[in-house]
Amino acid sequence: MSEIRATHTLALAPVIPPASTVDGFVQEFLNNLNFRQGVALSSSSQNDRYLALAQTVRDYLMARWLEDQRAQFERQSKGVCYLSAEYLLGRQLDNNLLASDLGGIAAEAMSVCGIDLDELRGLEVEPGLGNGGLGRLAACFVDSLATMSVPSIGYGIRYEYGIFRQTFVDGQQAEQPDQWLALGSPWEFPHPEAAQIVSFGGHTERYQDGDVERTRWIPAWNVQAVPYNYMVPGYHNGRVNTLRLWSAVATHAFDLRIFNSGDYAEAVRAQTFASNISKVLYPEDSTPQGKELRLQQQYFFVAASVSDFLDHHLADGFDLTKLPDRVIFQLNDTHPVIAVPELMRVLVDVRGLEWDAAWEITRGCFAYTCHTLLPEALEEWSVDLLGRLLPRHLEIIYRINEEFLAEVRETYGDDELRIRNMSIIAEHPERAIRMAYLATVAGAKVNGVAELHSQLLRDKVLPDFAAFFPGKFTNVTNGVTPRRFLRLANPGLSSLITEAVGPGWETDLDRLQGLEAYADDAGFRTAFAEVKAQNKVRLRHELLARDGLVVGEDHLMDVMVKRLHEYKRQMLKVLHIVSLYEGIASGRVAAAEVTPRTFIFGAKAAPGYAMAKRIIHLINAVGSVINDDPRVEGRLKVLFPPNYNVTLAERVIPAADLSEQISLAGKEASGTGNMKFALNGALTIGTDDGANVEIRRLVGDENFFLFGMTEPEVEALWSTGYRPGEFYQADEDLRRALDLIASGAFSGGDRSTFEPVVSNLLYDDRFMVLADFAEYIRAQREVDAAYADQDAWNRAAILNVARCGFFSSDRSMRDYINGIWHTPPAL
Ligand code: B1N
Repeated sequence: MSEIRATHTLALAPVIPPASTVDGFVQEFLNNLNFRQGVALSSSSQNDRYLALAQTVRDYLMARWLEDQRAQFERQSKGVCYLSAEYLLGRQLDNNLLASDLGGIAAEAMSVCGIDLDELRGLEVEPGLGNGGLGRLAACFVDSLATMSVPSIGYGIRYEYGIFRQTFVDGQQAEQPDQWLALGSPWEFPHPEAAQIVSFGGHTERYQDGDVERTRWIPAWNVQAVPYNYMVPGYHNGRVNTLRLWSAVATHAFDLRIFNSGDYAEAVRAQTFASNISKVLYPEDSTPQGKELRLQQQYFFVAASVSDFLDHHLADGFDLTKLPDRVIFQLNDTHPVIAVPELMRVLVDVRGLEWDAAWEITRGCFAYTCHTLLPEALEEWSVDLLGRLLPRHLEIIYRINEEFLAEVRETYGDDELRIRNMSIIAEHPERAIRMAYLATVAGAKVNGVAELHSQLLRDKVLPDFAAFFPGKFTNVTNGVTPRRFLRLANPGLSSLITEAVGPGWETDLDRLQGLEAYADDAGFRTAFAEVKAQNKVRLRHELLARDGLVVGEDHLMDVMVKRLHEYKRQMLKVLHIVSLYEGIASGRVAAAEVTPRTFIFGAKAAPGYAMAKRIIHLINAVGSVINDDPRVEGRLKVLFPPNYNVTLAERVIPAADLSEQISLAGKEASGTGNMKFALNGALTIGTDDGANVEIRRLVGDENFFLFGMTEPEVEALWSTGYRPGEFYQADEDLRRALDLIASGAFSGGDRSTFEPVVSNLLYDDRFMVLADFAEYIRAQREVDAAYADQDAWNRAAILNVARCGFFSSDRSMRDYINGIWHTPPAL
């Protein structure tokens, strides 16, 4: 009896965090170093120290985390399950120190131990479990949800290898495996006991259950999904949410019978096969590859997540018809859409609900975010593949489609063309499931990620669905977390902001409006310019140490960082640079007359994207010629640090003067880098595309360098037949720049190296680089003129910061909460 009481009391005992003092921190740190790393301070490696430091920070967050998990379960209030195949988290140590307000104590504690905190910071390998904007957006969203105390879980995949590490060999991209787990992973908590079984393959069969006929799925093989939990601390609010990433492990780890017979390789085959599922992130951005392993990954993580939620987060005896009042599964693009038939399968086949009741529930539990406009990026899965891998899900999709098309017929009659256009099943070139259509039919809401994108989604990509489901389509403009991308990345500007508008802007970014008045304050402008200059120095040191690259002193910092994709038009930037260089090299322009600029590129290309890789090669080639040509007098520098990632972004963005957002209008769904730059006081040169539209509207035309065709102009030029050669013929600057590339000037005289790039622009140019060239050059001249008046430039930069509070991901979350999720904060 007393024993029972004792356990009971213990179960209720509060988890006590270490004391929030330097001493408390030192003690906890040494404990971790000694008892977990198993080393003495005197003999510890830097990696030991980093791991012990991370464990110490965790220990401070632990009590809150456990409490929040308990409270979320007890409350049973409606929450969000964010389903995303990618989370591009960035480094954790600094973020978690900031959120828990332990930065000062940790720094002192480390110095007491004779350790340089900055050095330990530098050791962390960021978890690169995403490609670009889409994955980083998911990371910003979970940060905001925690900061806003919204009940939520992020679900995803714990890839053993994240986005590849990029190196350059003779200027060409080479991919190295990203071994982010190699030196230990102090931020994760594995829970093998909570593993889920995920099945694949096999067939289905009907059977009688009393007087109802039911279906069951007899799968052929399965894997275990082992969850790893990550803490997602809110900023200064004591909340810690959970990110749960799944790792695949074989169910029958080892076939001992085979092993004993001597065939070791065969015995481990099952193991390696299953663990392949979470082995590696597909490095495609904006264009998915229809590979079987990718569909396995998608089903793997959503099946595990849906079961995890239903099994472990609902109170005993929960009435499943109430599920839409309890949870919303937000689909981050189409990657998790197979969750729709999975929930149907669980409700109907496993939990025994009627089809109609199950469909009613399912339709209330999902919402879908689309992140693209490129038709080739809309995922489709061949019926053949899907039927082999998930036979029951294919049946369910067929039935959803049948019933949906019956409704369409009720509205429109036998309009066969419309029916074919709206069918979830495409018939050509092969029978395939259109995942965006499935998501749209099932989702309670469908949203685009910027105003223009949402409008084009309605009008151009899914017009029949927008007409059929009035009210279903909506917009939520993306946002970025001000904690990481302003407070952490730009401490200088952060202090200046706090001095001006007071504390609290980190969680209420509209307060940046208070800076507006300071734009006219000469003292403030000087201080602002000083911060920018310091950030440039910081970047200079970083690039020198990291890559041996030399940033020009007192240069305009002109930055284009994003995935390499033709639609983003890095080529337009290259042509501008080559054009400036050609002017100097030909003697037509004196170097002294050129505004000193350092051009910084950061971009990874999908390994299979040949044109993108050629463009990377070209940028590096142009850089090595220009940087070494004495005629340039060091006034132009082209730097391309390899392996652009979140960590590098945090250094580059605060140092930028000019943000390049130059995609062809109508192609970039939103962009989020554009927001980070503006918030850090860079001016944007950009097209009327994605969120640029909203940035320009907010900061004002006079504080933004707009150029290029609008989306309707792009459409009009296409429909009349676009002939890039005509633009080449008509523009002398363009001709000189392209001819210089074609001449082999950047390839040691070899004209063939970059011939494909040149021909592509002259004869195809899908993204209309040549059509926008003249306008781009015109806008760049305006940049030069504006930069010549530093005081006016700084004023405009300050106004950019002051007017971009809207782009906080907290505001995005509010829009999702009010318009889609209806999940109030649990305060
Ligand atoms: O999502 C970002 C947007 O800001 C960008 O404009 C948009 O390009 C990006 C398949 C994608 N769209 N689609 C993807 C990523 C990986 C993949 O395998 C598609 N990424 C975007 C956030 O809304």
